[in-house]
Amino acid sequence: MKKSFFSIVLSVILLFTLSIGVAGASDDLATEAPGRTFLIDKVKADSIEGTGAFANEEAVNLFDDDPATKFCTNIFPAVVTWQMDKAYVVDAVVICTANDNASYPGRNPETWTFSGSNDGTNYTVIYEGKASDLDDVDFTYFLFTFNNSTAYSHYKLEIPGPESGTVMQISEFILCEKTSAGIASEDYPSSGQKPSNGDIILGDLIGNEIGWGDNPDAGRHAAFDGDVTTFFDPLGLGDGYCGIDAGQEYILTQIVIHPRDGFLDRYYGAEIQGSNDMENWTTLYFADDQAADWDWQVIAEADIQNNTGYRYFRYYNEVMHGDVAEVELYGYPVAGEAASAPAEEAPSEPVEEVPAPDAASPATSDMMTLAVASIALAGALGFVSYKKRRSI
Ligand SMILES: [Ca+2]
Ligand SMILES: [Ca+2]
Repeated sequence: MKKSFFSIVLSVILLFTLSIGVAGASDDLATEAPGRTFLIDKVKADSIEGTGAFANEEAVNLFDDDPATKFCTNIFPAVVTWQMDKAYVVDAVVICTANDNASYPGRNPETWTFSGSNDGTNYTVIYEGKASDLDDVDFTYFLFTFNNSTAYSHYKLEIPGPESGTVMQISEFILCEKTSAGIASEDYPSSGQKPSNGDIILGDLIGNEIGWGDNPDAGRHAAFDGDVTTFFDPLGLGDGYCGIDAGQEYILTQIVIHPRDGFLDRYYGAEIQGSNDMENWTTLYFADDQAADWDWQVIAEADIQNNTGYRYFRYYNEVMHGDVAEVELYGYPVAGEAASAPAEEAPSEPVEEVPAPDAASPATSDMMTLAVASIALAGALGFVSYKKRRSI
């Protein structure tokens, strides 16, 4: 009984994990990658170089914004390099299948590697695509998101071969520029609870851009706008988070959280988690009770666990629906540690690692959301009781 229960929970976690990076597919570019800035017209046409291809099916066809034209070759590895009009930070690419992938299954890339460079010679791998990233369907866009904050002016796509057979083809390879996601409000932070050691941590926002019920006002920015009446509202229980990419590793010296008005009970289970890869998250603070009042909840450095230095921080809740009005994190960079004397490290406890939910995944249907939320609720309760057992 217990085993099958946990296998359901594991299946849900696996489902979330598998969905990271690939967010479905669509026959429309804007639908597949909503809100993205496409760099199609920033490719320098005369810079495109590619492995030999079938007549009129050269690599240049990857950058013409036309799914009807394709790069199709039987020479491997297939390598395409190109230059942009300037350096861009790219944090997603969209690949489109071609006109007859359904008729000729196996023509998608076996795997693929996307790299960036600023001299056209020394390339850094940005993303490695897996086998079966694309389906055997025609004219379909597939979005791949990743974590990159380095601007590159030159790019390279390498494909070792087709999934099967001897011919590989794709019709479009579209770079998406990382858009500015910094904290926009001059009113942030607004608690007035600055600690004696450490400053407010700023950075790019991470997590869900849009809140529950497709509400654009309840996205991640609402927890970092200095306004206690606006709030972040996740898509469901444990489904989505809001946080900060601090740009470098920080030690926290204080956490300040303001609950949403009328939902003090939802403070129970509030977690501040840290990560250095946005995949494995370590819990630094866990609220084991609801908020006593609609006011700033101030967590001192002594109550922050596993405080070893993280670049990414998020507010997350797996116990209650995790609305939150404001989140403020204070600390100092690990690189400048001399500025402050960190407390003696407590004996290390087992670190809970939680897979990241897919912030970019499209909203599921109401029924599906309900079903996943129900299972996640059961999973969260199981998770908490499991944690309590372990700590006794
Ligand atoms: Ca094309
Ligand atoms: Ca707010």
